[in-house]
Amino acid sequence: MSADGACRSCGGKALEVFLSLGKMPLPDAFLTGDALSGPEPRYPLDAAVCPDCSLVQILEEVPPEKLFVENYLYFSSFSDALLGHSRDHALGPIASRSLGPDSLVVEIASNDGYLLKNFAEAGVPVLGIDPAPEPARAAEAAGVPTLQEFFGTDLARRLVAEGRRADVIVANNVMAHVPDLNGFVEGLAVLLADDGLISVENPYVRDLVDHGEFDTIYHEHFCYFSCTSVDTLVRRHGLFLNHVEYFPDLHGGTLRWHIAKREEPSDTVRGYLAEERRRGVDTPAFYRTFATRVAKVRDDLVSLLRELHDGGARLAGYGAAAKATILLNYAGIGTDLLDFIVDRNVHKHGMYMPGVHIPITGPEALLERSPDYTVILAWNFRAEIIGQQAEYAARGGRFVVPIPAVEVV
Ligand code: DWN
Ligand code: ZN
Repeated sequence: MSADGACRSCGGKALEVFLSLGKMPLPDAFLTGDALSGPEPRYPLDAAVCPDCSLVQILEEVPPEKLFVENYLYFSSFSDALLGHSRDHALGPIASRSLGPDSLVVEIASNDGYLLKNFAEAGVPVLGIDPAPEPARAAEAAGVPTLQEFFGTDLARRLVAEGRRADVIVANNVMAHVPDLNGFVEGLAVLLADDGLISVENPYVRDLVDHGEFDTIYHEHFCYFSCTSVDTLVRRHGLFLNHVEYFPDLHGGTLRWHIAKREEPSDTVRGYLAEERRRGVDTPAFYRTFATRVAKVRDDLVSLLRELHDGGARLAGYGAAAKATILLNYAGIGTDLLDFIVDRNVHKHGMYMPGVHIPITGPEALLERSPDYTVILAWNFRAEIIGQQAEYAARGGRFVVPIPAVEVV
């Protein structure tokens, strides 16, 4: 919802709230030891759907600087699965659009260069745009030129005035992260070459609801997309949704939307739009039972962990993820239940989880301190993490996976 209470896409004023998660700390606002006793802002977190254009969005608008500049230690390269996915993502358009030294590929939210480096290695000129200082520095070091700015219509116009138009624009996990959605999409239209391709990836709201992925609802994510809401949104800016690809194992179910300036819809995208109509994904009714199911996941998880803990088991967590902040704070799971959380991202080591203040350390702690059970908070990387922790499992360690349903592995 924008500042005036209207839908971020169509401006409609009839948003219907379907989930309230209470007042939450910012998902990536990890704390140093010194900051533990200091002030820690919390913001209401309510999810709503627009009955006019079907866009799902949160009501609260936290300034992006607070979200993606001051407190942002997310580095895409700490997941091998994501790196593999991103390499395939680059190789596709390089071949299908015969990109070469005269082309330009722009990525918005290019982070540490995890994707653009694949284009650069193939001799295709690239430009990254990302406001987060640490990841942007890492990208430059990896040979990916990066503008440390937020993307919007103004920046697009400035680049065009400098004679730059993009043959391919990649925007992964960013269209959901911008408060000014229409300004962002207008910027895409301005920067794109007439026969260019916009490739947008975001988690699929249908799967968020079907799998109970409530912990992916947080203040960094202003919007949650379906094919219907993307189709309506891009048409408003002279763009067309022409194709869609589905990645069921990425971030709990992700869609990649192919968007361009000429309308050539594939049977695939027509199929998704029809399926969404058939299931009512474009109507408030689809979201009305979600809150009850979320509460059940919370209660199942808390009662299991309490039972294990009271039975003498020592518990830990894997994945100091943004989604973990929401799950732990919503369920009230703190240092009374989890002794520590491990994560491969060295920038998070020695820090504490927002709100619940559970200490974060490296994955080697699982073998050193041998907790009996480890809760996989980064459940979207379940297979990769369990595979990686084979030695821990061989020594008797067990895993608890909270989403889509609480499970002991
Ligand atoms: O939208 C967003 C998504 C794409 O990424 C951002 N707003 C923030 C971030 O969300 P997240 O932190 O919930 O994302 P991840 O990618 O699920 O985080 C996983 C965490 O787990 C990272 O801190 C890295 C860590 N990890 C690890 O320690 N070992 C991940 C893998 C795969 C591993 O093997
Ligand atoms: Zn709307």
